Parts: sequence; structure tokens; C-alpha cells
Amino acid sequence: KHKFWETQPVGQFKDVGDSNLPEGPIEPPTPLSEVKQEPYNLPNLYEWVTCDMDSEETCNEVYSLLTNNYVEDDDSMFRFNYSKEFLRWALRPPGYFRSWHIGVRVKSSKKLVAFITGVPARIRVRDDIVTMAEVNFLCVHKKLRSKRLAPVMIKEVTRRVHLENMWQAAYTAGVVLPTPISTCQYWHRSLNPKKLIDVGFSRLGARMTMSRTIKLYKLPESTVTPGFRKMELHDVPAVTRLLRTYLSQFAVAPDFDENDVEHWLLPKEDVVDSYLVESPETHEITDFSSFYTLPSSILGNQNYSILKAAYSYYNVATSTSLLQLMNDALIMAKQKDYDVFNALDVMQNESFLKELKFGPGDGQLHYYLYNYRIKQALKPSELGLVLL
Ligand code: NHW
Ligand code: EN5
Repeated sequence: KHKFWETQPVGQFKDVGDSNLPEGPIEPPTPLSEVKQEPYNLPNLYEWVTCDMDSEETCNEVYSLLTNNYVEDDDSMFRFNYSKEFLRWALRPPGYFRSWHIGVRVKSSKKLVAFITGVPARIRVRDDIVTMAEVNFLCVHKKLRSKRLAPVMIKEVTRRVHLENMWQAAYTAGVVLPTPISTCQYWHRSLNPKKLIDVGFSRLGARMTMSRTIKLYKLPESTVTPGFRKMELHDVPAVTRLLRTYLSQFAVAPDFDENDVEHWLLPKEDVVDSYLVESPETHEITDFSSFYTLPSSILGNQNYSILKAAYSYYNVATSTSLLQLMNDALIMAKQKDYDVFNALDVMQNESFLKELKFGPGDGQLHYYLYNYRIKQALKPSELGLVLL
């Protein structure tokens, strides 16, 4: 059934539930001298390239490959439309390797037809802090699908990760592969219900009129938590401390230091938004909320071409409830003209989803580790990791 994945060091379906297998790396590292020195073979018409995301031209080519060929929903009504600024941010975190930004071009025309990326990250699995690659943006042009190009891309990124002496990876996908460490549900909170219904993202509920629906999703004009403000550079140490303490409770979570927090969480217009609560009395940073911006192209609608979506990222509440904090995040997203606010049922998100009028979507997100076994699948609430 999975001719490629059966050959890889990942949890296999036949081993699900086998409690005799130990947690941890599936195979040991090999000496670097034994890592294949040459790239894997591609079909003859194609060549490997390393994509320089600093180059405006390369970034444009990656952007247009993904805009036209990346992830769609099950009914092909929407397609992710990561912005160029977002891609630059996602692919250039502290310690990134240019060699992990891998493209495939047609030799004759130089057209970019496939892409895969890794970025380094320290991920804690229970008590074990592991330096991993986060693999993302795997994309093969629609006209080159089902030719077994994806396994070659995955083997090539694996080889380049090994060359940096890293032996594990984390990735998410909407499809089931061998084998998820957890399966999460997408939830959606309408901010602009009229548009969402017009474009087929959501439907008018039974016995609901448009005006009742608009009223149902109305939010206050401004945030309610005293001391709620945008995060600034000088907040990095305090946010890092707050987040590290919070994430320590989850079975799988990033091990963020101050450099990581500055990169991943300092606000960047139309890429990542972060807010915090500074106590009006003590000036302590007590709460934190963030979301990233990932629009989707609306495929074949007369009136609209873009759906503006915010995705819940990392949130920590200590002085107020997570419910009130996330309500303020919804208010900010509404102020900034987002159409929908999306969240997974990870971390403590279940505590606010229903009350804040999120509804379950038709998509799931499966989390995976490469070359690291987990004894039993985790509950989404045991995951402290959000990938882009
Ligand atoms: S998930 C988003 C993936 N991208 C898309 O869905 C975009 C639209 N689709 C496409 O471009 C986020 C193509 O359909 C793709 C497959 C390229 C998906 N992950 O070439 P073939 C990520 O980027 C397996 C992993 O004929 P294709 C995470 C499939 O099961 N494997 O198919 C990426 C089959 O193998 P099997 C996937 O449709 C994580 C084989 O590919 C997959 O033309 C990557 C078929 O290949 C997916 N999303 O191209 C893994 N989709 O064994 C990283 C399909 O079942 C692992 N497949 O026969 C770690 C590496 C680093 C390790 C470091 C130590
Ligand atoms: C790697 N980092 O399916 C990511 N999205 O629910 C790759 N559905 O938007 C993995 N089909 O339910 C990506 N509206 C996997 C996800 C791929 C994209 C995807 C789903 C997630 C989605 C929407 C639109 C469905 C359109 C028809 C959806 C219902 C919203 C409704 C709002 C009101 C309250 C009830 C729910």
C-alpha cells in the first residue's frame, strides 16, 4: 500500500499498538562519511536547484509554483496562498540552511516544477530535546503528479538534513501516512460570515437568516483585557520565559530560546501578529496570544478571489482566561479585516473553541515524526507544536 513509506524509518501501521517497541530514534545516526555525497537521480529532463529565497526572482518563482499547485481543500474550492514575505519568514529562521530549500527545474526551460523545504528546530519529545528538520512546502506541479517524484524529493531533503548531522524531522499533512503521532481537527470562527457564505466556505445554518448569522458572529469594536497590547522587541525575554514555562506541560513542543521567539513571534506585518497582556499594576507580562496570516485563493468565484485567514499560533493565559484572551485575539483579527480565524484542537484550545463560536471544519491535520517512535498516539491536547 505505501511502497515508499514502508521503506522509511517511521512508525509503521503494522506496529500500531505494539507496546514492546521503545520510544525514541528508530535507527541510529550513520557516520557522516557514509551519507551519500551526490544528489538522488531525477528523471532526465529535470535538475536539482537550491533556491535562494533572498533572490526576488527565485522567491517569485516559488510563490507562483505554490500559488498554483499547493494544498487545496477536499472540494478544490480554496488553495493556500502563502505570501512571499511569509515564505521568506518561514524559511529563514535562526540557523537555517540554504541547502534545505530544494527546487526541481526543467533542464531545458528552467521552469520551477517542484519544491520541498526544511528548517532546523529544537523539538522536545517528552524529556528528550531533539534537533530536527521541520519539513514543509512539498509541492509537485499539477502536470507532474503521480510520477513518484515526491519520494525522490523526500529522500533528497533527508540526505541534505543528514549532511548537517540531523537525523529526525517533524511534519504535518492533511493526508494519512505511516503513522500519525496525533490527528487534529481544524476549527473555524467566522469573522465575515456574509463573505464566507457567498464563497462557499460556510453555509447558512438551518433556520438561520443572513442577518441573524451576522448578529451571531458580531464582536466588540475593541479588546477588553486591561494591558492588552502588541508585542514589541523589548518583550522578547519576558515572552520567552512565559512561553517556555507554558510549553513544558506538553509531550511534544518546540524548545524556543530568545532568538527563536524574536524570529517566530515578533510581529511582522501580514505575516505574524502577537499580543500580550502587561499587568497595569506590576508591568509583568502575564498573557500572550499570536496568529499567523495565511490567505487562500478562492477558486472560481465571480465576486471574490482571496479569503483572508488568521491561524491561531501560540497562546498563553495566566492572569485572565484563555477564553477572554482568545476573544481579544478575535477582536484584533476582525479589526484587521480577516474573514475567518482558524485553530486546531491542540494545546488547551478546546477550552475556548465552542464558547467562542468556532465550528469544526471538514479538514484534519495529521502530525508526524521521522525516525522517532512514539509508543501511543498523542491526544491533540498533548501537542504543543504548531507548524506553518
Ligand atoms: S503537507 C502538504 C503537501 N503538499 C501538497 O499537498 C500540495 C499539493 N500536492 C502535491 O504537490 C506539508 C503532490 O500531490 C505531492 C505528492 C507533492 C504532495 N507528505 O510523487 P508521487 C508538507 O509539505 C507520498 C509525505 O507519485 P504526487 C509536509 C504518498 O503517500 N508523503 O505523488 C511534507 C506516496 O508514497 P507511498 C506524501 O501526488 C512532508 C508518494 O508520496 C505526501 O505526485 C514530506 C507518491 O508520490 C505528503 N504530503 O506528489 C515528508 N503526499 O509510500 C518529510 C503524498 O504511499 C519526511 N505522499 O506510495 C522527513 C524528511 C526529512 C528527514 C530528516 C532526517
Ligand atoms: C502543512 N503545514 O482542508 C499544512 N481546510 O477545515 C498542510 N475547510 O478550510 C495540510 N471543502 O470546513 C493542510 N468550512 C490540510 C488542510 C487543507 C485545507 C483544508 C479545511 C479545514 C477548510 C473549510 C472550507 C470547506 C470548503 C469545502 C470549512 C466550514 C466553516 C464553518 C464556519 C461556521 C461554523 C462551522 C464551520
